[in-house]
Amino acid sequence: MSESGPKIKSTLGRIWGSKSTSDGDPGMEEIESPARQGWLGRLKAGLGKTSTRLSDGITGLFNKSTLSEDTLDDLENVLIEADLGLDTAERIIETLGKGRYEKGIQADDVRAVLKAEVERVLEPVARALKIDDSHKPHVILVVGVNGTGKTTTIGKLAAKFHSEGKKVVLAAGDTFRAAAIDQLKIWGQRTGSNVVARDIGSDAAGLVYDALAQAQDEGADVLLLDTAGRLQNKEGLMEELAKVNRVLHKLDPSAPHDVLLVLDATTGQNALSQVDVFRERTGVTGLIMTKLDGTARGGILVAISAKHGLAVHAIGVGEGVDDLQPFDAGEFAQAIAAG
Ligand SMILES: Nc1nc2c(ncn2[C@@H]2O[C@H](COP(=O)(O)OP(=O)(O)OP(=O)(O)O)[C@@H](O)[C@H]2O)c(=O)[nH]1
Ligand SMILES: [Mg+2]
Repeated sequence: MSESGPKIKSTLGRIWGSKSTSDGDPGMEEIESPARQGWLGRLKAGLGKTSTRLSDGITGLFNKSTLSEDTLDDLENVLIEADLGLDTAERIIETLGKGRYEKGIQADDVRAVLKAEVERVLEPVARALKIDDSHKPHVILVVGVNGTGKTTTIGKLAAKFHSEGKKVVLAAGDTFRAAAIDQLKIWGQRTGSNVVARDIGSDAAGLVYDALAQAQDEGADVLLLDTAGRLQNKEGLMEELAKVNRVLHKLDPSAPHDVLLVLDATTGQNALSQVDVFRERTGVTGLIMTKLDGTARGGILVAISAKHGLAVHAIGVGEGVDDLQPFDAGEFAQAIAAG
């Protein structure tokens, strides 16, 4: 535990920046460190499937220099198949159809319009997760369907906050699976965070109540609440999350201060319906998309952002402790539109 502290600090401090996040600054630094190049490479590789499909589609359509209605229709299909969403696809087609390209159009022109439009959608949602120091603790509820990366993301966030000198408490609110409790305890050891856990099968809302009471007693800065991704059924899960929210209100009427929905980038369109459901039932305040290093279908983040405008705080580009990165609209757009 103690030997992992300084290592975490040196890596995360460099990537995220150590400045306060309560000043409206997105807290992202433009540093071309080896670590940064590493994760950018993983992001590009992860989005490779999406961008190759898009790029091949664009190259195939625009190898001749005329811009016909049919070509634009075909391009619209290529964009929709990349999960970018109807609105964004239509806007790209509209821009291309506006006649700026009477003299002919190249695939690179189309890629530039694609990048600009994706960036335009993502820029306003790229917002860092801010810890409000007036909350003791700032309570972050982490939700999402099973296997999206909730517990891992909590571990990564705990490491980040720890590296900023914050006192962090983790609550093992996924009382459904024994392995989930152990997994969180390991992250607690790795990141120097206290973990509040109960036996498997315990009432999650009761555990959350205890965790907030303990975090308040300890004067903790941040309380990260892990939750189950799957119960007997979806309705049961949503009811449990509503109960967790009610219990938090009892001890701190302003809690939770953030409700983070964790989405798995490999699931494509399904992520959109997850946002619909969780937003309606648990009051999601921000998103984290994980597994953008895998065979991601990252286009869906554009469709989600165009529809919901929810903050995208960070992205996961690996399983390791420093594989959580601030979300950068320009880099993401570049990775999607790259030829
Ligand atoms: N490649 C990659 N794997 C990730 C990332 N984030 C999480 N994972 C992996 O995804 C798997 C599931 O992660 P968990 O953190 O256990 O997911 P969870 O949402 O807590 O799952 P449940 O507790 O079952 O609901 C683990 O094997 C993680 O290591 C990521 O950004 N990239
Ligand atoms: Mg979990």
